Parts: sequence; C-alpha cells; structure tokens
Amino acid sequence: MELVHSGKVRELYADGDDLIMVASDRVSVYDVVLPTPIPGKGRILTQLSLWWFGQLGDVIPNHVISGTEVPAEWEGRAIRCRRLRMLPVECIARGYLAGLGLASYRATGEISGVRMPPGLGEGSRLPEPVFTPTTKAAVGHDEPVTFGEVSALVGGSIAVELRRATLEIYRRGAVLAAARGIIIADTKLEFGLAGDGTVMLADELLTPDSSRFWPASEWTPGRPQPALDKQFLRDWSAGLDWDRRPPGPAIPDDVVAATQARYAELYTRLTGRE
Ligand code: Q0Z
Repeated sequence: MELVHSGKVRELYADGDDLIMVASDRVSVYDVVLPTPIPGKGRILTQLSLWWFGQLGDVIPNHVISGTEVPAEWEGRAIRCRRLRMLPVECIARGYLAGLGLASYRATGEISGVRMPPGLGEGSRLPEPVFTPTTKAAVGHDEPVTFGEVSALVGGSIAVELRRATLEIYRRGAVLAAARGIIIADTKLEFGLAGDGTVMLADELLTPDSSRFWPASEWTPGRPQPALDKQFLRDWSAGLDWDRRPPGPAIPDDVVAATQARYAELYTRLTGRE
C-alpha cells in the first residue's frame, strides 16, 4: 500500500480510492516522540475514535468506511476512510483555559476575538465553548485565524458549518465525558469535502492525542491541570536531565505500565467497554 503521509504517531496509506489511517503505539511528550512504545495505545485510540464517530454521527457525516475491513497486520488500530479534499484549517473548540487559549487570554483578555470575563486562570471553565481555528502551518506551530479569515479560506457557508459542527461535537462530547468524570478541555477537529461538496468530519475524534482530557476529580483551576493520559510521562520526564529536544529518553517499564493503564482506564470509563 502506498504511504501517503507519516505523522509523529500515525501513518496514512492509500488503498484504491480509500485511505487507511493507522495508529501506532508511539507516544510523544512535549512534541518529541519517545523511543519506547506504549503497547496497545494505537488500538485504544483507534477504538475510541470509532466509538465517538458512532456516538456523534448525527452531528455531521464523517469519513469512516470501516473499522474492520483493514489489512490483518493493522487490525484493531486502523480505520478505512473516504479520501476527502481536506480543508486548510484546524478547527478547535475550547471549553476551558489552557495552552494557546490561556496565552491569548493573558495577553488580551480575549480568545479568538471573543471577550472573556476578568479573573479567569489556568484551567478555568469558559462561560461557553469558543471556536478558535488555526491554519496548518507547513512548519512550526499553527497560526490562530479569525472567523473572517476562515471564511476567506473556505467560503462563508462552509465556515459557518465548520463552526457549528466543531462546537456541537465539542459540547456533545464534553457532556458525555463529564458524566463519566472526565473533562475535555479542548479538541482539535479536521474536516474535508467529499466529491459532491459535502462537508465531512475526518481524522481522529476526541482522543487524548487530539484533545486535552483531565480527570474531573482533580480539577483545580488556577494551576496547570494533570493530563489524564500522559501525566506519568510528564512527571517522570520532568525529573530527568533532558532539554526536551530529540532524541527523547527511553521510558522505564513502570512508567510504560502506568501510562498503558491510563489509556485503558480512559477507554473503559468513556465507552463502558473493556
Ligand atoms: C488526514 C494525518 C495520519 C498523518 C490527511 N479522510 C481523509 N482524506 C484526506 N486526507 C486525510 C483524511 Cl483523514 C488526512 N491527515 C492527517 C493522518 C497520519 C497525518 F494518519 N492528513
């Protein structure tokens, strides 16, 4: 199969008119892929994505063709999907203050041009979720864009649909996760166009690689929030003499096991499946 794209932790292959999206067990910390895999991570993230696509299929059509009709060697960690014309925007919804949203709030009191109340801190819940799109930079980090700039890039009616679907996916996902003790602070979605012009949700959906997941039981606004999936990795790597540049350090067995357990727990809590 022809390799179309290789990401930090995933690969994309072409199979006739379809694409096969394959999730590996690779893990990154501070944007650096570590040399030690987390066994089962690719399967868990793939099954979680498929579960969300099923839960949220009424919000907008999506690219999934099958989670089972994939080459045997990738069974469980691959998705057969429609090849779309991808739209050049990362569609982000934020319900809590972290990352670039926090930086923007501290600098201007606004997030993506939306005025926020004073007194919010790191990890605070926003009065309502905000659509904070970025453009995909060829290299380096993505650039925030205004809704007007999204409209100029993809057209006004598609921009309106991207904002609606992004906020609705986020709201529905966050409500579902909250009932299971998990805060979804933000999420990044990607969309594309089918041959007939239909806007479709693509890529992965509401996984810890595309979203910030926090344990609700530990939520304390005013300080950085522990990540449900990678906190053991971050705490361990923070204690090393490592400058956060490649190559990353090998992960000790106990940290691999603890991280594996986190991914499994996340999946079971959200889906009720083992
Ligand atoms: C997704 C990506 C990955 C590396 C392109 N249905 C689609 N149609 C066309 N293009 C894509 C999709 Cl999902 C597409 N990416 C992101 C995924 C490895 C990069 F598995 N790039």
